[in-house]
Amino acid sequence: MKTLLGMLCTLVIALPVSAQETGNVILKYGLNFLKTPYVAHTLEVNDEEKLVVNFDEVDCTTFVEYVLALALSPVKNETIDKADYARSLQNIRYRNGKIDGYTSRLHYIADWVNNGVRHGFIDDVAAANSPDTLKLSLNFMSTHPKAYKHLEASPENISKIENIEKALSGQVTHYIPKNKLPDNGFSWIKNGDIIAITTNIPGLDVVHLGIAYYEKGILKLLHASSTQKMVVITQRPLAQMLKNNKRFTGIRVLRMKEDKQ
Ligand code: 2YP
Repeated sequence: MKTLLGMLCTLVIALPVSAQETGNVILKYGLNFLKTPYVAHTLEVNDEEKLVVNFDEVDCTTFVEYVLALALSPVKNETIDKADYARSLQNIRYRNGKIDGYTSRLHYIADWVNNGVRHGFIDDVAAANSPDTLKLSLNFMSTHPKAYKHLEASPENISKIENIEKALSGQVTHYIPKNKLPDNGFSWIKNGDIIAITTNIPGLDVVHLGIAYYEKGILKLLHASSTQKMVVITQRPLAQMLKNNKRFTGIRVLRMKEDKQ
């Protein structure tokens, strides 16, 4: 994977033909991350919260964030200025784009989506197209502090996260139950849409993120895979991937706002 500098200075990248055909900016950048190693916890490397940009090691969330930030950044003379990129990424990853400690990072995808909708760069397309709903009931982080380096060490952070969980819980979100998603997707799910896989794990809303990718009419997922340890396109349809995991309940579908491209 090109270093960030390489990526940001030379945006004219030889892409797989299909990406150019799709003409979707999210897919264009996303496909360029194929084979990038999957590494967890790359945002936990600092004691004090600050912006981390690491194109060489991604998890499902940082992969989607890095791609979305590229797509949202202004392009001048076929390059993206690094300061513009950092601004875009900070707006995506932190509540109202402000870094103010660990809990200002948007840890729950529901919070991440609300922030993007509020600031006008994300559309919740499932909300506009699917009548099925899920009511949020979040407490996973506050009840598993040992899984989070910056919670385990800080009762203050745990209580801040509890308040965030309480504020989000009760919100109704729209999704597609997995038994309603056909292998060929829906006409309203487009290449480059952001797919959030919902879960029945108690206290959690979403368990994985990826990007919608149609191959010969079949809806697949371009994602940072923790099992294959790199960014891949699923061999099987997304619908099958959902059926094969009892912890998956369905998908939320989000899209970068058109006028932001
Ligand atoms: C997020 O987890 C973390 C953020 O703290 C972190 O665990 C939670 C609730 N949030 O900043 C961010 C980036 O590392 O990851 C993600 C995790 O998916 C992992 C990364 C993956 O599948 O690769 C997001 O929350 C997206 O789905 C869930 C999932 N977390 C858990 O399953 C506990």
